[in-house]
Amino acid sequence: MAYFFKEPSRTFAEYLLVPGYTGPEDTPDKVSLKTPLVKFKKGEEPALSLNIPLTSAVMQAVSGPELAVALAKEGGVSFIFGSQSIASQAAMIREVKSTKAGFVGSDSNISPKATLRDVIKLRQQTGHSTMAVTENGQKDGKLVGIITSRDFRESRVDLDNSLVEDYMTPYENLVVGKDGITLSEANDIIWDHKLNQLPIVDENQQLVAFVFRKDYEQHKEHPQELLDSQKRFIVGAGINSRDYKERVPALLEAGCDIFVIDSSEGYSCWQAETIKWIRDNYGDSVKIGAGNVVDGDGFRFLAEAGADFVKIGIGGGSICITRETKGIGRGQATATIEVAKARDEYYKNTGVYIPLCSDGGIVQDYHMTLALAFGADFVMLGRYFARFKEAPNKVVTVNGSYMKEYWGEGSARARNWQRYDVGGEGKMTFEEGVDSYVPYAGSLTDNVGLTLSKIRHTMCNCGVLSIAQLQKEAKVTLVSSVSISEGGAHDVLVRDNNVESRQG
Ligand code: MZP
Repeated sequence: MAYFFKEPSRTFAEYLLVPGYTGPEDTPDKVSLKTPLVKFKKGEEPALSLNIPLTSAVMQAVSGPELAVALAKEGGVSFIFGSQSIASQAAMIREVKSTKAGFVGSDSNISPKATLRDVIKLRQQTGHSTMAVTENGQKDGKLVGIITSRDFRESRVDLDNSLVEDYMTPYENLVVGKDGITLSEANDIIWDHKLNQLPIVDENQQLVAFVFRKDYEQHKEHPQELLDSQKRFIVGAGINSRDYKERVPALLEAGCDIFVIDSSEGYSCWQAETIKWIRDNYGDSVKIGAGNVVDGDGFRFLAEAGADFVKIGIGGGSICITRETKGIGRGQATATIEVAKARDEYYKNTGVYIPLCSDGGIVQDYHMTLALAFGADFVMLGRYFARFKEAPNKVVTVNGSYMKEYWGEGSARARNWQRYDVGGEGKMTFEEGVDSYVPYAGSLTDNVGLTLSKIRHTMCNCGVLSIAQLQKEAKVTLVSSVSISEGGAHDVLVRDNNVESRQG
């Protein structure tokens, strides 16, 4: 007879946290959200940690280089999507790794023979008023000067017949930094010479990057940024269990810090083979997460196979129809609780702590706090990040509202059959995801800041200052369907301020 689990499987929306004692020390500024990203032995430190418990989903609509940099600035990690060619995924990883914190690749470049009209056009396109003048007009050309909007008065010059070279500050009058200097050295030069920006050049006078005075302030505003030993942003990549022998070396070469096997179902011989190949070829130096699983059996299998972290979740993603299509999955809350039980037991027996990632099905910000309380060390989010400016998906208007496109990896649009591969023919047989829109929500920094503030406040209500403490001390209650309606505004007529202000 089939095995029947005793309890129904539940979602995060069915639970609430019950406050613990809040003491004078329990203030949001004292909460640490630092959390392990890879496994470690009792008493040791993990080789990689996150400064905030957020990672972005391995999805075409979510994790591109721009989002990866924005998230790493906040202290989290993106896993660049693997449903693309090895070369283009490696190029994305390279782009993140070459964006040194505080060193910005120049996106406004012009040739000395261009006209001032071209300068104005470029300024309109990029929104930047400082331009590098390079011999070939490209970002990595030989630097011959800088032109800014303060170098000419638009109303007083013949824009079409005036050349950049006659108005720019020429190279010999520029203060420049040599490639290889540290950010703090670059900032010292900026302050000593009262500059707004410092071009960084190599030994051939080729432009490498800019350091801007305003970014110095910004850098101070991102104290949690996640950097490697060379002060480059940390970035991950999704791989599959088909072409890993070619993909992994290419992504490592590009500078990738960590991998995850991106699969809708990870309790499989293919995942064990992939991890084994990595261990045989790179030992423990290359970090790899695996998943997704939803019970203790799946967790133990991947733990024994050597996974550095394990990802939880089948069928809970906002764009996912796996449960409807195949009848496979488990409520995300129950899956997280059960896998965390197995992980804690494994830790007790072996002294090896394997971090858990709760992936998919997060709708409200408080669901993240619940996932952490249930034993996850970090969460992976698709819909949440797809709404932000930095995600690689397009902004469109739908019925007069700004939306962003968001499509599942199992949709016909992504055609990521490797994610759903169970051996056999290498092709997509049926869809397990949908193509959708999510409301455009602006910048990642603003939104993540608000979300983290909520998590910190909730942790203070629970009387805890770290994720490990939350996992040990949280008190959790199930809620009845009736008490769920009590949780929102009820029995009042909510005022619509927009209507009232229109009426004056
Ligand atoms: P969500 O944050 O949008 O709820 O869920 C994102 C997660 O859904 C991803 O990290 C991935 O595990 C899963 N996913 C991605 N594509 C599909 C699909 O097409 C999917 N079915 O389920």
